[in-house]
Amino acid sequence: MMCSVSPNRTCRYCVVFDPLDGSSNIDCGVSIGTIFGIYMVKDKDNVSLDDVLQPGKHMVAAGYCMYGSSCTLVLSTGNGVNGFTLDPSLGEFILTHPDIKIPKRGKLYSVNEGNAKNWDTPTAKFVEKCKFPKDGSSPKSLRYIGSMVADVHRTLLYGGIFLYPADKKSPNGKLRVLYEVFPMSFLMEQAGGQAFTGEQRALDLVPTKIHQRSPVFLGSYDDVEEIIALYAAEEKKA
Ligand code: P6P
Repeated sequence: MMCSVSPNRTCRYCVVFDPLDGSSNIDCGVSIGTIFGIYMVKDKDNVSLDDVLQPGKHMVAAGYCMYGSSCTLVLSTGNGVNGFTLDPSLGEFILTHPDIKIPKRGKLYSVNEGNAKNWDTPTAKFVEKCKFPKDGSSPKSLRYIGSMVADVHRTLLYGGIFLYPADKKSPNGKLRVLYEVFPMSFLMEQAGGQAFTGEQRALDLVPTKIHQRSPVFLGSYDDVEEIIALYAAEEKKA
């Protein structure tokens, strides 16, 4: 989804957003949310589609609002990440999570294991390592809600890694670059984590279509480093 700008209006920013991500989960009460990213337009008197076909690293702000047991707004304008919780009695958002930093490594991994038979080798090896670590460390626990905002919010607060990889069925993965991958990757980097597409830093990707999809691995810096190393090793074999 992206905002439509009437041609005769000048504006300085344009917004890309997913108004209700995870909406298939509404009937069962799972947390859902709105995800958004904001770009500065290149020429305020000549706004075009090109203004949103910019790499994620050009976003000036990004965030999400999660509708669950509470209404939580997580926002970054490029100087760290802050979390706000709606106080219905006041009708105001209160700063409840100042300067969020994601743990450098986590104990959780978050992926739809139902797609395992279609995964590529690096993804399969990474998940195998999460479940059967060979270095004597404890296995990671699997947490997967199937609503990106909820899975990413938990990853941001508790650490670990969220992955929606490419597979044989979906060679570009499922998640949309502009209004799922970029905003969440922006937040992860601002919180000290990182985000990877399987080929490059997620925020370096230059989109060519507004509904383009990309694989994504995002979360704790050290956990994402492991998947980056596995893809690099696979690249060497090729
Ligand atoms: P799957 C919801 O439909 C969504 O776009 C994201 O919120 C979520 O992470 C993903 O799809 C879940 O996809 O294939 O695991 O059901």
